[in-house]
Amino acid sequence: MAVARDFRGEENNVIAVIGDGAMSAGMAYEAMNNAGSMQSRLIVILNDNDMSIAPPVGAMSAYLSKLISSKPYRSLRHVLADVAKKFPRGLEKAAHKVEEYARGLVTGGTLFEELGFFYVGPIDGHNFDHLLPVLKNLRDDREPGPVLVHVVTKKGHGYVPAERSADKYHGVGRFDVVTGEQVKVKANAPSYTETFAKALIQEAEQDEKIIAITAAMPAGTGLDKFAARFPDRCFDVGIAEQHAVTFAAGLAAEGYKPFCAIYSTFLQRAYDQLVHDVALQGLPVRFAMDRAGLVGADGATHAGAFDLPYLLCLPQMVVMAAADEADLMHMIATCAAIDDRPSAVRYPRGEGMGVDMPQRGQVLPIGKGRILREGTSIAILNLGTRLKEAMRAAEELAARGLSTTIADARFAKPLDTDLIRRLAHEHPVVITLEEGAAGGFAAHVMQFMATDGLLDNGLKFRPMTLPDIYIDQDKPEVQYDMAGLNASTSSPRR
Ligand SMILES: Cc1ncc(C[n+]2csc(CCOP(=O)(O)OP(=O)(O)O)c2C)c(N)n1
Repeated sequence: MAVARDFRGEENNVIAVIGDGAMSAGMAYEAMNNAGSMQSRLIVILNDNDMSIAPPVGAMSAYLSKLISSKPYRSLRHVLADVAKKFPRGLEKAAHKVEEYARGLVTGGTLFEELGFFYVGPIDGHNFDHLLPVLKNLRDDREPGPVLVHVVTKKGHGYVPAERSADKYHGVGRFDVVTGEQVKVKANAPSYTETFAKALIQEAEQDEKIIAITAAMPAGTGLDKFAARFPDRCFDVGIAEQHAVTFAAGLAAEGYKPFCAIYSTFLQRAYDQLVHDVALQGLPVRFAMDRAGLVGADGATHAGAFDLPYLLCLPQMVVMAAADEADLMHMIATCAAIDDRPSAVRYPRGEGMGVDMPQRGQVLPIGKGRILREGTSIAILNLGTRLKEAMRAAEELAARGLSTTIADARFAKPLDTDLIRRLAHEHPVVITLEEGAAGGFAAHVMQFMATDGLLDNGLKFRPMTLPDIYIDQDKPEVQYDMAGLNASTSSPRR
């Protein structure tokens, strides 16, 4: 945006605001490396509240803390003097450049200065008497080059309940403003996240090679529980999914059994690492993809819509989708057992179906689905958590005289080709059902059917996937209605 402004010869300010947690992501350095070598005016405000969602991790976080303690809040006079030095007018410029250089040598310079930024701060971000004059100065000056304003804030500042539990208030649902208590709907079943944590802990108790990795989401993925049980075998790498995946690849190459617990949507940014560093090497990294499918209040950015399309095209990958929480336990056990190639399991946000739970996960036969209901007219081949809706649909169809087979594929890769052949031979209609974008499970089933000749004799095949739109945050049942993935849907948007 700053470069575009320069091309247009305009004078507006371009301001990027970044959190200290987000500073752990590689892209921040890629951008600073680029901006620091340019003379384009850019203002970066580092909002340093010493919190990610969880407490921040890593050397950068430690560095920022050190910076704050070694350079206590600058007085307004000092900060403005710094700013004035950076933005000298006219002929004074050359002299000031020398002075600035000397100053850099004296202070040793911050990392940001070494990268070519002019560093201002740290400033108390809650003291507007200090913050505003600095921002006004930066706004009005027209000197080229990037500036980083290091602003120190407190997460939840001004609202005591949020200050006390900054992690729980990172994102909120409904809460009582007076007491700060968040409204929690009583769970009827363990959540998929809890089930994953429980299953992984059980596996890790049996196998000391199992390692867990999160990218700044210990509570969101359930790995906080794993870390409490096995502190030395759990790694929070910060908001650095790309590194998380290649770090896991290194561990797998050395004979360990890494589980990368990354939300489906966040794994997208580690795709090249997934392809080149894991899949192409045939390394047994396990991916636990929480928040697969629609995510209700978390909205379109957090929806896990694309993991099936982006994983199923990779040779050798094993991809599973849990239809309920018991299956998730089995799938984690299965991932732990798959030692010769990468594997992934997807499961949704929220609570499970309330099914009976096994004591322990059992290793599933690879690439084998299951039949839950036998019929003759229609076959629904389900993948993942719409299974319950498929069962409901079967009831509704039965009431209309159509007998329906319900199969649950469990594996999107490798496909259960025997099961698909059987469904195709024994029914005039086959429907696939998945909570993912087009190009995923249905596409692969269809490709198999076409190449196997199963579509040649008039079989009607209908894929049910997420529609080709981004679905905004809403109640889950409304989202499923929009997607056309409820048993009976009033207005599917396709
Ligand atoms: C790629 C990616 N990974 C993880 C997350 C989840 N996440 C959302 S906000 C957040 C913490 C951000 O911390 P920070 O940048 O310090 O901002 P703050 O909320 O403290 O202002 C995390 C880990 C995400 N949104 N995107």
